[in-house]
Amino acid sequence: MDLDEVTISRAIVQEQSRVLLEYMEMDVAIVGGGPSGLACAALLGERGIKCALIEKKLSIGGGMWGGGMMFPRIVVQEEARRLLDRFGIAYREHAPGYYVASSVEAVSKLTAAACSAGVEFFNLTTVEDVMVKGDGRVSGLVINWTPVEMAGLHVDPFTLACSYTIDATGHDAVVARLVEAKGTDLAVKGEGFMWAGRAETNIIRHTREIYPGLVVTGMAANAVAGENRMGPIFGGMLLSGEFAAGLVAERLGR
Ligand code: 48H
Ligand code: FE2
Repeated sequence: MDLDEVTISRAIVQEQSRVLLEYMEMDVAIVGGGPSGLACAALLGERGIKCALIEKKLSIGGGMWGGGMMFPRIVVQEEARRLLDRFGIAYREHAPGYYVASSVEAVSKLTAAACSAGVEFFNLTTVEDVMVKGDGRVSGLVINWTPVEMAGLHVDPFTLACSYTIDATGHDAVVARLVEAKGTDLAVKGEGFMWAGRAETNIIRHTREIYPGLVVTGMAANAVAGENRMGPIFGGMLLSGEFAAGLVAERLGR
């Protein structure tokens, strides 16, 4: 069969335009495609909640791809082992309670779970601002193409509406900092020293609605709270993503 190049181009433009229009209003927008955002998205999607994951980079996976110092392995502790099982991620027990898995497999399986759960992905898309109107809630995201941001071009953005936003942007806690920068009473303390045990224990407590309509998860939750960092152990990221999904589902009555 000969192939029509214009049909190929038209298929992509038409399909992605349809998806973008469909997601101009959604239940939950997850900002950041690292482990916490992916776990959260997959578990929200499994509950039939309409959600999209917005990732500024070309590839999904955030800091999980790199494992520990570019060794593509991650460690997950006992408390989160059931989530490795849930997502079908293989692991080996290195020492009692310390499980080691391939970071490539972990990212791939989490991403596949989110895709299977009906989550839409908008990659190469940067969240540059949020929408807050009269009710004082974060009710939408201001987005632009990452290459536009990188080139410093003056191109105005689009806005997507959502009932809840999840800040899963990792160390930088980007969405929280955007809200803080507007002179609100939200204060982002910044992450503390390396202390894995404490960081991993406290992350669930920090996974919460930090501003009306805005929930923070993963490393961003610890960064907002001034909590410690943990290095390449990822159980807390998965548990925090799961907790954020449960919290938002409950608020949505689902
Ligand atoms: C769209 C954005 C924007 C934006 C950033 O860093 P991540 O992997 O985040 P977590 O919290 O799921 O996982 C943290 C983990 O990877 C880690 O770094 C750990 C455990 N560190 C411990 C330590 O001691 O160092 O992913 C965040 C994602 C990235 O993919 C960014 O590209 C993306 O968010 N992102 N997406 N719009 N404005 N800002
Ligand atoms: Fe990190």
